[in-house]
Parts: sequence; C-alpha cells; structure tokens
Amino acid sequence: MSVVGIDVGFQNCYIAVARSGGIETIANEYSDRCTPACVSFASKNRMIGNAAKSQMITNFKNTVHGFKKLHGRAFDDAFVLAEQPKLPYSLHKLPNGNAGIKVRYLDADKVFTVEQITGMLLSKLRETSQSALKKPVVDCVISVPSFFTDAERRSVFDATQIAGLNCLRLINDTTAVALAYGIYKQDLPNPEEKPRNVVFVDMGHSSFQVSITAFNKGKLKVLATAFDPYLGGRNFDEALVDYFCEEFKTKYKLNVRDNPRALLRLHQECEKLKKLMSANSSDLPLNIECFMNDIDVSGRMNRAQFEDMCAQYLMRVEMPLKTALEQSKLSRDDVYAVELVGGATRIPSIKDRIAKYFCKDISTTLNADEAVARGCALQCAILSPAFKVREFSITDVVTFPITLRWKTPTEDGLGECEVFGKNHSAPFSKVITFHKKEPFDLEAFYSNPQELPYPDHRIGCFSVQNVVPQPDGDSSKVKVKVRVNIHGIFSVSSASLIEKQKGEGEDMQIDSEPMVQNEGRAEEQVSWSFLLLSLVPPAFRQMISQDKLVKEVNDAKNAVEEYVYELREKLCGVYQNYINEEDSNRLTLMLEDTENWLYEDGEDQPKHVYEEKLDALKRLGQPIQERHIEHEDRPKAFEELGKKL
Ligand code: ATP
Ligand code: K
Ligand code: MG
Repeated sequence: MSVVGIDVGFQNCYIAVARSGGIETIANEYSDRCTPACVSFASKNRMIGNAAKSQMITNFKNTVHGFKKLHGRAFDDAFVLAEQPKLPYSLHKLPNGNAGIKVRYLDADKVFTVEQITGMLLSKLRETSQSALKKPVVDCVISVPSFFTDAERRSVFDATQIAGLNCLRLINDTTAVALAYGIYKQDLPNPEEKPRNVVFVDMGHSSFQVSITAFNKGKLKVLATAFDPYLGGRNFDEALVDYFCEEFKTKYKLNVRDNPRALLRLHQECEKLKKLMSANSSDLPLNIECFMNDIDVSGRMNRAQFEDMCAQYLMRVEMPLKTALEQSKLSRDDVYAVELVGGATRIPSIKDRIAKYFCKDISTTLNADEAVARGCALQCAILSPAFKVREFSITDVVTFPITLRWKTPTEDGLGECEVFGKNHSAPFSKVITFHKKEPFDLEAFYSNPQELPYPDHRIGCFSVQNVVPQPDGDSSKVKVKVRVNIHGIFSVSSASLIEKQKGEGEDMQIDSEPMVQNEGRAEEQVSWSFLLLSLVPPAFRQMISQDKLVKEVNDAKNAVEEYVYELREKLCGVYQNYINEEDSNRLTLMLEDTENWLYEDGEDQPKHVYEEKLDALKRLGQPIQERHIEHEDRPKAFEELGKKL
C-alpha cells in the first residue's frame, strides 16, 4: 500500500511520498519537483503538467490552467464571470448549470467538467508517484484551501475518484503545513503544559491563508483560520501586466490586450520580473523579442515602484492576520513563531508586513514550496494501516458555521439550530433529537452567507423518511446524527427512531428546540440500534453521469496499470521459478511496452480497449500464477494427506 500526499495548487502541484527513509518530495519525468496545474489538448494527444505548460502560448485556446477555483461553481457565478475574460480558453455552461471547459481535442469540440480536468491532472500526479514508488498508488491525501465550502470539496473529491484515487482525507493547506511542522519537533510542551502557538501563513498564486495552531507533545489543535481567497501572487503579476500594457501602448502603439499570445507572454515575463525583484531592489529590465508585429519591446521596473503599484494588494495582507489572532483569543505575546509557506510570501514587503504585524522575526524552518505536500503525505501515513508513524492527533476547525432548518407545527412554521459554530472542532459528530409524527426534511446551510467566499449558502436538504407516530398517537423520538467529516464535508449520516420509553412525560416533546448531544469523535458509532430510517441524499450532490463514465474508463485503465506493476514485481520475485528466463524476459518487455503505451497512445482510449489489453496480459500471467499456486498448495496437500494416514 502506498502513502502519498498531493498539494494541488492553483499554479503548482507537489507530491510527497513515504519511503523507508521517511517523507520525500518526488520529481516528475522532467526531474522537476513541481508539476504545473495545466492540461493541454491537441488533435492527436493530451498533455499534462510540464508538457502542457510548454503549449500554453502556442496552443492557448486548448491549454487549460487556473481552473482550481472553478470547482463546484455555476457558469453564471460572479467569480466565474469575472474570471472568464482573463482565461485564454472558453468556458461553457453545462446542463447542470456548472461551468465546463470547452476545448478542441482529437479534432472535435469537447466540453469537460472541472472534475474531469482536475481528474486528468491527478491521474498524471498519480503516474508520477507510481513511477517513483514502483508500485500502484491508490491511497492518498490531498490538500484544499481552508475556505473551500462543501460544494468545492465534493467537487475535488469527485476528481480524486475520477483519477482512481482513494482520498483518505481532503486536508486544509495550513493544517497540512502545521503537521509537517509539528510531527518531528521533539521539544513540544507536555500535554498538561501551556501549548506552543504557531502562526502559519500561506500565500500561493491565487489565495492567502492564515492559521493559528496550538501544539503539545503528540498533538496539534487548530485554533483559528482566516483568509483572503482572492489575494495571491497572480494579483501582483496582473499589476505588472497592466502597467506594461499601458506603457507599450504609448511607447510602441501596441494593443497587447487584443493579442492573447502576446498577453500570455507578457504574463510569463512579468512573473519572472516579479520573482527577480524579490531578490533585487535595483532597476531591472524587461525585454521581449518579436513581441507583436515583429517589434521587440523593453521596459524597466524596480522594487519601490512595484510596491507602490501594488499598494492596494499589500494593504490586504493585514486583515486575515488580525482576524486569525482575534479568533484564536491569543495576544501577540502568546505567539511562539510565525512560519511562512507558499511562493508569494517571498515578496519582501509581504514578509515585512507579516513580521511587523506579529512584532516577530519570521521563521522559515519549512520548505515554502513543499511543506503542504509533505504534510499531506504525513497525514496519509498516519491514516494508512500499512505504515507506522508516531502517534499524532490533529484537530481542525469548522471554517464556516452550519445551521439546520426544518418545518414545525408552530406559528412561524420553522425550527432552526446552529449545529456547528465557528471554529468548532472537526471532524466531529453530533446527535440531535427531534419529536416527530411524520417524515421531515432537514435543510443544511452555512449560517453567515456574507462571510462565505462562495455564492450559495445551501449545503443540502436531507429527507428523514419512514417516521411514524407511536402506537398511542404520540410523537416519536428521532435521533439524527450530523457530522463534519474528515474531509470537512457536512452530512446527515444516520437517523433512528426510538421506541417510547415508559415514564417519559409529554414535556419531552420539543419540536422547535432540539437537544444537541456532543458525541465526540466522528469515528465513534452510535450506540442506539433502533429502527434505521432511510435518508435521501440531496439530488444535486450526486456525481453526474458523464463523470461516472469517465471514472469507469479510468478504472479500466488503472486495472491495466496495476496488473503491469503487480506482474512485473512478481516476475522478479515469487514467480521467478515458475517461468523460464527467455519467457520472463519477453513478458517483462511486453509489460514495459504496455506501460509506455498507457502514457502515450493508450492514454485516452475507450473502456473496451483497456479491458482487452488486461485480458491479453492475464492470458500470459495466469498460467504462471497457476503453476505458482499449485506448487504452494502441494506441501499443504501432502500435510493433509499425512494427517489422514
Ligand atoms: P494556491 O496556493 O493559491 O493554490 P499555488 O500553491 O500553486 O497556489 P505556490 O506554488 O505556493 O502557489 O506559489 C506560486 C506563486 O508564488 C506564484 O504567483 C509565483 O509567481 C510566486 N512566487 C514564487 N517565487 C517567488 C519569488 N521569489 N518572489 C515572488 N513571488 C514568487
Ligand atoms: K503549491
Ligand atoms: Mg498552495
């Protein structure tokens, strides 16, 4: 069994794996530890990662990047509408109203869901980890921003399934970082001592996240999270792009915005310039040859000018720091260290502002690019039964409070209860008792729509069915278990009807104010095993059928891949004595061909092609397996025989 952690960034993805030596970040086939979140479509093939990124300018209409925040979003969502003009590829409204991605692929127009695109990216990351580990990869932990809502998390989760992964946890970026920080620390305070409080700040390409976490020996507890979901490195690139577009208009009479290729090139050059300015405060040049209409362009910029230009973004750094500190109920003096990760925290004035806010020097004990992936791999190792790691308990928080609403026979007709408040521990289950005579619906939604970086505050409507009155006509007691699970997703996980107990008075029948019982950890089972009521999951949360189809195809493909790995391993191991060398070499070559085929022509085939491929391999593998099994069984058979005699 594999232990893999994946940081799926807006721009950059990293993979960490557990090997005997510990957690390692691994490189892809380009010897690059960073795989760009990019998928490119062409008439003959599909490219993912580095190969796709190299197509970004030449094949801009069909090269998809910057899609992480389209997860779970409707086509006419305000964020999507604002994003659309900036994207070089087209979005398309899907039948379910969500934003799909339209490209030209295999000489036909295709529309993919975001889940499919992320699924493709994850398949690639999975292949990379398989090549590094030389065995099949299924179990993994994947990071998401702490501000991702239910709909976004479910969408990412669907993508992991499309890629054939078994995602053990969707973990918040900053929680993964906290784990990577804490698990190796030998000097954490004892459980009864005052905890060590650390601030983690992650600014990536698209967003800004802060968490404050308390550490004791063997455990971490997130106290608070805060964020600016729309502040990241890309804002700073855009500021530079705006500036040079204006400059080139006056200087060269060029309308850069009318030329998508030139605009993309300018973006890339501005990003490089931004990074150079982090290390250098002097005047720096920007030169692009044959930029537009055969004209070479050039410009200059220095850090002071850049900071001036970006004042509106720099100003926004403080707010999430302040919010997080307030919510943690700590003072600055209680903060032991401030740790920065994420590429954009390398911008000197961002670093300075964070240091100044906490009146503390910044520590950079973590690898700014790889800490999230490493934390994911550590969490995967903790959750995987196949791997032994030191005990470490992780308590995260509920980012957005959640309320339940239901119909009541009272005057206003509605009952309401906030089941999870802000910063409530997560994962967590609660049991709520209702008094009902008939089936009822529970509507779940985020309590404060205005604090939500997502347009829809509804989570789902859960129907509790088969509820009947007691034989004497009284209301029945219905216990409903609600939870925020390990992925940060809310669900109504079970409902049970309880027979009326003797001596229970009428006054127990509270309809509008349910009793809320804390039940501790989500993993604990309910102890009442009464009549289990059926729950109907919200219809709009089901994986859409197109994605199911893709999943089936991927499963078939993965089966081939897994068989290749399994057979190859056994040919050098347990099967060695059951096949002659010549046949073994021939079969090994065939397995290698199949593996290469999977990454090339076989990357995107119909389901039956994979099934046929698997059958063909099995026809060769099975006789060896049978010889092996027969031989293994023989001594046992003799033993049995011996006993009888
Ligand atoms: P997100 O976390 O928003 O999903 P991500 O994880 O892909 O995005 P990171 O890889 O953490 O993002 O950071 C990428 C950003 O950091 C880019 O905007 C990049 O330009 C910026 N960056 C990287 N190095 C530097 C540097 N030396 N100076 C300034 N910015 C940098
Ligand atoms: K990243
Ligand atoms: Mg990131």
